[in-house]
Amino acid sequence: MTEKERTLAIIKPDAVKRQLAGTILSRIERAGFRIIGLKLVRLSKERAENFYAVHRSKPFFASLTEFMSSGPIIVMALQGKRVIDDYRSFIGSTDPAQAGYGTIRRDYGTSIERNVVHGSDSPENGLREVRFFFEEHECLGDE
Ligand code: IDP
Ligand code: MG
Repeated sequence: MTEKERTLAIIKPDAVKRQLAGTILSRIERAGFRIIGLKLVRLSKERAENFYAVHRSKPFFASLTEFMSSGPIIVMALQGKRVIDDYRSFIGSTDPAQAGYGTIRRDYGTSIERNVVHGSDSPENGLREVRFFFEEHECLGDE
């Protein structure tokens, strides 16, 4: 258990609205990621601001938090040995235009803001972000 990481994956409002959730979930499964928690939620503006608090001083903060609270999102906890880096490679760079071919953001993203998915950027943030959305009893154990 100790060396296993957790990442928070989000299917953002743009993707849910465009009915890409099933396709993206299917690609996550096919890529072999282990989903240990999953739910559909809608963030208030305030909760989106809390989630993205590290970006509070950025010029895109208001627009980002407006976007992230504009409709339902699907949040997932993924668990695995190198899941932080593996999942970030799978989704691609923040800007879809710069993301590698065959990545989720390259295939479906429409702008640097509307880049369809989120992934945590470090093991510490992975644990913190999973806890932001999930109680421990809402996640699968090691079975
Ligand atoms: P990441 O999601 O790849 O980790 P971050 O730099 O943490 O990228 O930014 C968080 C989110 O903020 C991005 O996924 C994207 O939706 C949005 N974002 C990042 N940079 C910009 C920008 O320059 N303009 C508009 N939105 C941005
Ligand atoms: Mg980030």
